Amino acid sequence: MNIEKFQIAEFNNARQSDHQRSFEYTAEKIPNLNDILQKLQDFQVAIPSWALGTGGTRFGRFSGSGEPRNLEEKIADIGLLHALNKSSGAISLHIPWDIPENAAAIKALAAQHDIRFDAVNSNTFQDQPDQALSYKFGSLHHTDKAVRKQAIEHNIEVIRYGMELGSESLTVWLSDGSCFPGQLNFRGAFKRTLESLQEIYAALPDAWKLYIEYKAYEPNFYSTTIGDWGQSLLFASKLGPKAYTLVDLGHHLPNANIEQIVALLLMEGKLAGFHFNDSKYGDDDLTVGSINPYQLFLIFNELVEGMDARGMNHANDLGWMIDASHNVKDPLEDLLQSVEAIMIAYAQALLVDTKALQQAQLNNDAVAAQEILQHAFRTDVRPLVAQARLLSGGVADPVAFYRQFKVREQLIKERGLKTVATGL
Ligand code: LRH
Ligand code: MN
Ligand code: MN
Repeated sequence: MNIEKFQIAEFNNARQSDHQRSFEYTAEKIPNLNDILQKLQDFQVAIPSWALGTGGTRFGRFSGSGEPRNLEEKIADIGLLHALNKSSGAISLHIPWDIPENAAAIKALAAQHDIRFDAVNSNTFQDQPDQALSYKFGSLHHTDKAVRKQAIEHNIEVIRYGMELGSESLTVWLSDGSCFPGQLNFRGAFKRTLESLQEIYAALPDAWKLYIEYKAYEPNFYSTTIGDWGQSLLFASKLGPKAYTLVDLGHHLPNANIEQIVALLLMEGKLAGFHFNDSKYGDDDLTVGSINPYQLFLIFNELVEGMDARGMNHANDLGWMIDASHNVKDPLEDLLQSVEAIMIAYAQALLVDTKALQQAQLNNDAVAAQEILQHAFRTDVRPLVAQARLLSGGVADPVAFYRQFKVREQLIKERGLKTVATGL
């Protein structure tokens, strides 16, 4: 389905005076308003190809309706999101869940929707039907050289797909680890993983980056070979300047201070970017900002301050991706909410009075520091985010538009009631 310009205009016009009033109220207190609006317009968050269908858990999958049946329909779905919010102009592909069989046609289709290809993701955590050797006991760290070779070759194949599409980074997440004490020699596993990653690194084209994602546990429950940012950073440092640490918000042990991790990785020039999601217990992959929006804001506060200190471009110098899954929500509505939560946290962070905060820190004034941060966090920046979206040609309220124009109902008419998208 297509979203027509006149539908957007009609929808926005009906809300214009309400929006204008709240925008002016917020805007008059912001000195660098135009700079903030431009930054919000420039900021794009990649949508993962695996999150466009209803996900599941190991206990079951309850597929939705009108889900995309192939990569072309997934790109069309992201096109819908981007038409509404103008902040979803990128896709992150997971291979082999979504293989671009005809790269030129896929690339042209994405370009029609103003979508570029962000990081490509390899998958050596599942066995595929036609696969010669099993990843049951790991992939890049496997004790059997032949399994390692198969996993290395898969990663190189993923790089090749990415090159055809214009991606410039490969994300490697390994489920490699052990479930029981004694099962694995930790140093041996680390060394074998490093050797394997070195071969993948050597296959990276010049402009490419290697994103090394860590995760504390699951599916392995005793040790994970890349279990935390220390291990990831160790690999990234040993590999070289094209290797970075990717932070998936759900991959930490409870209560980890993620903003501190982010600040230090950024300082070291080793932060790859993010897989955004939210969680209460573990790798819950819930809608971004649905559980702990303050943490998200604190992360963005470190990002804005740290990137500005290093003279980095907010929109382009890190990888911004969502990694979520939806058991009870319409995936497109969920993704609209996730992108909105990211934009809100970013806008709030842009409002922080950095100079005043630095002064409070120098004075050891914890009260003033909290006031400064929470003043920004408690500012209702939704009119700013909406204004940036309107300036880019999007809609005032994406979820309301989606419901009013019955987007899912249209997709069901086109695709059918029983559809299962590839993914988690
Ligand atoms: C692992 C993970 C990783 C995978 C994705 C599907 O938990 O976060 O990024 O590629 O989920
Ligand atoms: Mn992830
Ligand atoms: Mn995860």
